[in-house]
Amino acid sequence: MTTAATTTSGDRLRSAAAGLSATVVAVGLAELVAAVVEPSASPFAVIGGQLIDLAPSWAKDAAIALFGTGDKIALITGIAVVLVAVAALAGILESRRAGVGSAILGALGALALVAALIRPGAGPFAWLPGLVAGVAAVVALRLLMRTVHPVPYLRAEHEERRRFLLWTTGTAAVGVVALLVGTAARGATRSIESVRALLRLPKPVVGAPAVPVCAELDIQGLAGVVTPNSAFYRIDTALIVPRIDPADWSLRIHGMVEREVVITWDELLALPMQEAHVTLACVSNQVGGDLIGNALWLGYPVRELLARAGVDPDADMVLSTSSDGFTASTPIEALTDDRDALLAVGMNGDPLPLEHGFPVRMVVPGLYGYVSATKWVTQLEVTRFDRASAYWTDRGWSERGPVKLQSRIDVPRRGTRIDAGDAVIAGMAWQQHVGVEGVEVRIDGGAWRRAELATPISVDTWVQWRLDWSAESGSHTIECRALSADGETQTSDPADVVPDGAQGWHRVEVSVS
Ligand SMILES: Nc1nc2c(c(=O)[nH]1)N[C@H]1C(S)=C(S)[C@@H](COP(=O)(O)O)O[C@H]1N2
Ligand SMILES: [Mo]
Repeated sequence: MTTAATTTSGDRLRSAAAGLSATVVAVGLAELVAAVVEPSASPFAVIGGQLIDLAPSWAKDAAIALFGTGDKIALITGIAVVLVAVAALAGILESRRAGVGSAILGALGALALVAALIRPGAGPFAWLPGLVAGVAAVVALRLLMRTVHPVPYLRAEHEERRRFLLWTTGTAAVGVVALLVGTAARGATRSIESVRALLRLPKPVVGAPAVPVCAELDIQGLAGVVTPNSAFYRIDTALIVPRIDPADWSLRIHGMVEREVVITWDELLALPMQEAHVTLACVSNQVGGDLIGNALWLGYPVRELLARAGVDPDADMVLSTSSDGFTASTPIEALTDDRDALLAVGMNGDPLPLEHGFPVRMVVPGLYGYVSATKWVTQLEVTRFDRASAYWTDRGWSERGPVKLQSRIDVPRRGTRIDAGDAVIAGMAWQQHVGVEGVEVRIDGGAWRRAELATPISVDTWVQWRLDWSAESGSHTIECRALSADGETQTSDPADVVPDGAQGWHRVEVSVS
């Protein structure tokens, strides 16, 4: 390849476009190949996954606080923006010195290749998408550069420009089409989704008590006492949802046990199942936040499986691991006491949705999700807190995470304007596995008034509450606090979500007219 003697700004623009076009075709082809051979080896997913695991915890905490369950879209957008910048730069550098830009793009492909290979559960073709990306980017860039710097005097200038435009847009179009086909293919090969759809879960041997009629206050704007699967918050580090065929799934219980136990899907389903409503909460839930939900879970007590393995009395923790490498450290007593920590297979009457841990996850009443609720769980290692640590503990969060006593105002919403006269204040309160005994509300710092509590489903679930209020015009501050069944009053002391959960009173300002 020849190197241009002079560079004009038009040259620079064309080179940047060539870099971009080469990158688009590389990404498109690689994502298409990934969709066919191994969806979770998608370069976007594996690089994003590495970024999630390597990111400093403040960045992750900020992402969850800022974007909530949209954190993954934010990350993918961020990667795309950086990629566009690098692609343009690679094009410009390549035009200055042949080989430099293609080396950069080739290195990106190599990065995707390595990231795919070191991911837990990497399949036999995990390296292929990265390789395709690297090779396609280098070849495309080198070819496109020829149209940026054509052999002089061969053609008229406008013809050269046409040729350049044709090749760059054509190449990029191939990439976009490949990307679309890949995405469609990923959707079409929903084999796991169809396996899930055809599954029939066994009936529980121990059914959950019916939801009490008075558990639901039926107030517009108040969260329902049972959260539908489609509305259930989702928090995890998985950019691509693990797709596990139940036929390939097994759980291995090992570590400080008398005998290792391996249980398959069929063996698990043959065991007597239990059903229970349990409210799951995220440690990243801010005061007043919505990273919390309540579902009816179907599963088998973890306690029974641990008993089968025979737990060493010196052990004090179970490190659960998911197929994608996430880990959680759960105190052993929370898995063996009477709270019925479940190895869950069903959620609200359906098999677990893929993004909520299909086929099997843990659900432990009273603990935040990050120390207990491992989705796509494949291993339980019986160990000790002084011997092993879990994913979020290594990133600055507390090694233990009991749920804190909390309450929240859902109605009226913050900043809303309501009419003077009869109004209703309503919300939710929870302290799983302890239970809520009451909720108090005060307006403008006045006297605390006892709210009416709905009938709780159980101590393991949140509970609705309401209070009638004759609202006078002006602006008002509403606050609430919960009282636990063991005599604790929710603290006013504010605390951030790090390291072990937010606390303080939820405060809502409304204007009445
Ligand atoms: N495999 C895996 N399991 C996981 C996580 C994860 O990142 N990976 N996140 C945990 C956290 S922090 C929470 S709050 C709950 C959320 O469960 P949900 O997404 O079903 O609501 O899952 C837990 N289980
Ligand atoms: Mo969480």
